[in-house]
Amino acid sequence: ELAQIGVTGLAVMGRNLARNFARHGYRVAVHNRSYAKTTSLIDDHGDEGTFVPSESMRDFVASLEKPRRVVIMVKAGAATDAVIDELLGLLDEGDIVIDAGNAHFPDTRRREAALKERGLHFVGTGVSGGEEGALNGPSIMPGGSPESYQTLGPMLEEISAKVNGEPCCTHVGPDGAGHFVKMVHNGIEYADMQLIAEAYDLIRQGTGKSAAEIADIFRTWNSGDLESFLIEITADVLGHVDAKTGSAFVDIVLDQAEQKGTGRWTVQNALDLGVPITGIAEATFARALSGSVPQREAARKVLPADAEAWQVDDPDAFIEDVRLALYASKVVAYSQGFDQIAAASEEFDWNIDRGAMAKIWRGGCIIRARFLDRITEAYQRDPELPLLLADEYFTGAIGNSLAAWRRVVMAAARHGVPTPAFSSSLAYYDGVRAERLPAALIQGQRDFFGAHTYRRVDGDGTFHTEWSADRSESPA
Ligand code: NBP
Repeated sequence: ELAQIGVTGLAVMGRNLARNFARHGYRVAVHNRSYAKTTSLIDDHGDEGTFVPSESMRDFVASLEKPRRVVIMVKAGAATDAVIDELLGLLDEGDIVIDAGNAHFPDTRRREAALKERGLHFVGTGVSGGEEGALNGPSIMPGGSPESYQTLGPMLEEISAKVNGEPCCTHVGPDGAGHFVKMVHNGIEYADMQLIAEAYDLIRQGTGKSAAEIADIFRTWNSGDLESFLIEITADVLGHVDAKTGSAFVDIVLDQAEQKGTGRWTVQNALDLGVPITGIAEATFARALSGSVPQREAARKVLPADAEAWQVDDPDAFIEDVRLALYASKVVAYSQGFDQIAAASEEFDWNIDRGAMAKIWRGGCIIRARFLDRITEAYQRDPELPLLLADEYFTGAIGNSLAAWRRVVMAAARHGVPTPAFSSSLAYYDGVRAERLPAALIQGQRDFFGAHTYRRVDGDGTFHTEWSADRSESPA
């Protein structure tokens, strides 16, 4: 009997995805460049369902029913192109190639166009949730043609995470839309992690509490509005003790954060689209700063803090302030991420339903959180909502947090604690709500040195002032 779906690339992610399909009763063809991974999958988990292993790509493709559905789960980049090239000579018109790796969305757009010319469907699919999610139900963000979703969608929905019985998988939009949304998801994940890290640092420095005590604080937070996977694992990480030294694990880890590049892609794209995603950008740069070893070495020796020593008077009140500031900053980061999705959707004609994105992120993925329900509801109230912060729920939530948020950012500045994400989120909030911005002055400067022109508040048209002559104004 032919297999219903195939997975090529059986490292941690592909292996678990294949097992997930098999556990749901699908006959799964499996293949990997080096055969050892295929045999080890069969040896270790062959009894979990029906696997059809092949050593060669040719046999793998021949073992699939038509139209074929082939999931590629290899290292993103050149490996994906190599696998696609190999598949091209073996597939028939109407077959569906699914790239479930972390591809950069411009690559997905290119691949989709190339495969379309050959009569093949190419579905760039975001998959979030890591190893564990791939096995037990990830959040799945498929792009590609609506026709491909008709046959593929139900299978993906079946293996995805479920929240209240609803699958964390939906057709995101054409070509690269799925990988784009996965990219922004990862960007938001960077911001969320940075904000949590700043909250931890503030509490540790402000109150002198131990990592274990702060773990308990995060555990308590996880039963409120902040309930999320990231808060939950933060409590676990902070509570963990290093077996070798008996110290808090967080104290023995080198403080240089690494990245695989999705945060950087998100920021690069936001610059191209002109969308201010300051939370994600600060989070990405904070990782870069942590890894700037020579600069940190040099700075540590010569740059004074000139800041007051710190011991908060009322630790409980301060901790509550930090919780509120974290929530407000988080809303800003998400609001910015959804703005970026809206801008790209417009640019590439993707027609992405932002409420549906919040919905499929509620389970399976790294940023899964109670709070995503509030985002879905906001876009249900107004699908064209220009700014998440402007939704009545979030306006109220931020209103309640505002005084605390300001106190926390002021305290951080006064005591020399770096809080790039907290501070920039507050600056964004004040910027976006401002009646007038000093951008008017920037326009004046631009017109002065470059005759770049400006518009007036009291009428239409574009103008230029003769700065180096009589300073008369004329229409441009
Ligand atoms: P890796 O990203 O470590 O890739 C290893 C796989 O790629 C192996 O199957 C390897 O085959 C195959 N491969 C390579 Br490398 N070069 C190849 C080539 N030229 N031709 C054919 N196959 C090649 O695996 P992973 O961690 O399971 O991740 C898979 C994908 O899922 C990636 O795109 C990743 O970004 C994405 N992703 C990962 C996570 C996560 O938590 N790890 C989460 C979400 C998405 P070999 O065995 O013969 O070397």
